[in-house]
Amino acid sequence: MNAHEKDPGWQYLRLTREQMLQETSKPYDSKKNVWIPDAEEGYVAGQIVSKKGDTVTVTVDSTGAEKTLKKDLVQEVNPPKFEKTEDMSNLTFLNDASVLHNLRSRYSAMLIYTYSGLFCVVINPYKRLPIYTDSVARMFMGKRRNEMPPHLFAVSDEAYRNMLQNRENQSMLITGESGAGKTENTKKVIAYFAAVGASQAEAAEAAAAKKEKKETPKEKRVTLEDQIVRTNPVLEAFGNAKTVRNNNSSRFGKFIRIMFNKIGKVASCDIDHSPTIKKAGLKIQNQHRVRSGKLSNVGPADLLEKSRVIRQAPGERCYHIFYQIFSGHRPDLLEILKLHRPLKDYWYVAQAELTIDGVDDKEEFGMTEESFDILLFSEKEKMDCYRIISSIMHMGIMKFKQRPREEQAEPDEDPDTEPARAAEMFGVDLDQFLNAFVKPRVRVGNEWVSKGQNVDQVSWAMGAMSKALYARMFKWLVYKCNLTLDQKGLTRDYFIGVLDIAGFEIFDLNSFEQLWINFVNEKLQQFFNHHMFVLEQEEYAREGIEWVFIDFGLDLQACIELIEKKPKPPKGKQAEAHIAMKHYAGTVRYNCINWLEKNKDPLNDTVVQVMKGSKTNQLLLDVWADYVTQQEAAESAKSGGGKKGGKSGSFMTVSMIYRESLNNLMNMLNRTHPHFIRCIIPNEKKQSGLIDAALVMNQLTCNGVLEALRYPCFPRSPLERIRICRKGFPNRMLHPDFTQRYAILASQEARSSEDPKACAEKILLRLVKDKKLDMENFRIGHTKVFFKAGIVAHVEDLRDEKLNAIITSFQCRIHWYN
Ligand code: AD9
Ligand code: MG
Repeated sequence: MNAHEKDPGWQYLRLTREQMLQETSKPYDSKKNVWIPDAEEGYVAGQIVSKKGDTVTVTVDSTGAEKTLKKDLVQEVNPPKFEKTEDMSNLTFLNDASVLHNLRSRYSAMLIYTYSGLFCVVINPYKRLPIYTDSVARMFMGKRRNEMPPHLFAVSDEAYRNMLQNRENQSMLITGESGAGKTENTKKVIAYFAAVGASQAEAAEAAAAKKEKKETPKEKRVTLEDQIVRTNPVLEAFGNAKTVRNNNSSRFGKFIRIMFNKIGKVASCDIDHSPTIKKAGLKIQNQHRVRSGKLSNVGPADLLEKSRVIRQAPGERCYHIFYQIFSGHRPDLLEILKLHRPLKDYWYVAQAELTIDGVDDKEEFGMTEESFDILLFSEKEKMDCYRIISSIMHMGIMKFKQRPREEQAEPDEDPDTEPARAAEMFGVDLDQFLNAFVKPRVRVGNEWVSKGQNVDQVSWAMGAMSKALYARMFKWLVYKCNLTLDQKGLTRDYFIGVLDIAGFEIFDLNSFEQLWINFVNEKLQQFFNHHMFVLEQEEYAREGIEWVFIDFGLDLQACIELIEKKPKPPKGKQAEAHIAMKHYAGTVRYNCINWLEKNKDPLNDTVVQVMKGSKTNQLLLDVWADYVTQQEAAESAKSGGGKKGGKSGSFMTVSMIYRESLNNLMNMLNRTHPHFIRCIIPNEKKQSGLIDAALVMNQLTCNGVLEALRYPCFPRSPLERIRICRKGFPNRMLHPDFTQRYAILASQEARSSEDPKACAEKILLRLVKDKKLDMENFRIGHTKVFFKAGIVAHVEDLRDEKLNAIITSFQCRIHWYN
């Protein structure tokens, strides 16, 4: 047993030799063994008993039942040496059944990571596996991908080494449906980079200390690496929530860039950095003008789902932080925040679930608080956050009634209760606060008039204000984390960006929020397709391989353009679906009620003005700092200043913000070398070990795993798929690697030159001459050898045969000597 095998995590990474032997010695007959379709299992194994015309009769292995079906419906079974293979692109038969079988049988042994050629697939294990420990991380540091079992850390390490060797920025794109495991994997990637960067730092420190003959400093201090890792609990507390698909669903996107210096030491980090919008006078949120640049970056965090702050569907919760505050972790908190009622009374956050099975809000709040401290949030800043949270809860249950025969709302409760509590949390005057809601001041020409509001209008404004406040507070949290992470000392030479977005989702009722979440996913899928199918073919050209460029035609641009340029919401009823859109991952039926309002997202300007006068809540002043109210604009105009507020001038709607944010992101990604991790949700019951075949197959098809395997074409018809698949060269190896591994097949040729390309070419030609390989099955590029699907496995067979022959002759010789 080697050192790796002793690690408790190893059994979840690679089979033991005995297990491998057992798998590979299963009986196999390539003429008889087949996969046949099955409604439940996707595909089941069987044996051909007879063939007649275009039908075959098969006995199903598990039941012994006989089935006759069309020949086209059965799929070939791979030889047992490929059982639980670590890289599916080596399979001799790259059919759907074999891919599903391989992933399923690996998953049943809790081997959750599998390579699929250029990218890595991971199936959510729904249980904690000891494969992300420090000792496992150390195993992967500095190792090449083919030296170790498939793992996220192997992909991460490859990105890190690429960055240093090729001096180029990298990105880790972790995609998949809601609940598939993107956020969990993102956390592990970040922790890995922090650990790798830190070990590099330790090594540098130790070397410096040795030079000066000093002891290496031992005291435990908060490092940048710790702070990077701790951004997550804070952002999750405020940006994640329970949905029906995922107990910890991210309701925002984030792009974390870890910056390194030339020797690979972590130099700094930022979240969601995108170029600051500097265009003077451009308003970025809620039609508000940007005043200072500090909160004005537009990035994936702008996509926070605001509607959840005041509405939750059955089975769901609002953002975790609301429930954490009530958890009792800080017993004094509810008194300070004047939250005197039981949680279930606070309507905005208590429409559905209040707790989550298996989640301890008290413990989680401890983590949030600790992370706040590590990230250098002051006690005042934390409390100001909680005060805003509390005031949102108070606002949600403030009562108003209509004056008889008037379209005018007025408070319907003792103002000393909820309204007073909200006003106190905001640090504003109670009367001004209430008046701003019921009689906001608007400018008509040069006059200011009070505009009476009815109960519905007040309640609408209250909701809009709560959502805007929360979203602005979230943006401030990101800004504040960035301030702490922004290290000045070290030079930043390169970065590795890690992207974690809200996954593709289809609910019973899908609205504006789902459209944007699904749109982001569509864009990323397009990026993946482009990378896998277009750029790959460009590599053929770079390598000087003769190749007719295939336009795979089925790209996602049509859907992207439709969303970017056209959908106009049709009118209809609340519960109806008004438009259906064919996304890459499925057809979603959207309900378009309130889309125009959601897009414009108007706010009660007078309430903002009141909040801007807060006497006690500094955070409230900060979050509104870039909002120019009409009153401020008028005052500025009077004094000759240039501020424009309210509804005049250019403004950005919510969809414009989304587009801007996405374009920034795509521009950034286009300047990196991407690494793809495709996360798969195994079932919809959140159950470990259970594979829902249809669900998994659908994801493999939609996210391009199957197509990328068959590379390089999307299917237009099965025949064409096969034809083009046969044409492509999905596997490749650098000349020196090829020569080293296969020298055993032609030792003289392998030693014939100093130039690895010449050696590789000679080895291959030898195999052709010996009729062991066909010229059509490989190409020799400038730096790599390219193979058609299944050919590497064939060459591997040749190598195995040769090795066996050597071992046998060696044993014979020993026997003879004895
Ligand atoms: V969403 O689009 O944000 O709704 P994600 O991010 O894809 O979604 P997430 O990472 O939150 O999914 O995973 C969902 C749940 O699956 C987690 O809360 C864990 O309970 C579980 N999970 C996912 N991956 C792992 C893992 N590698 N190990 C253990 C995991 N549990
Ligand atoms: Mg997530």
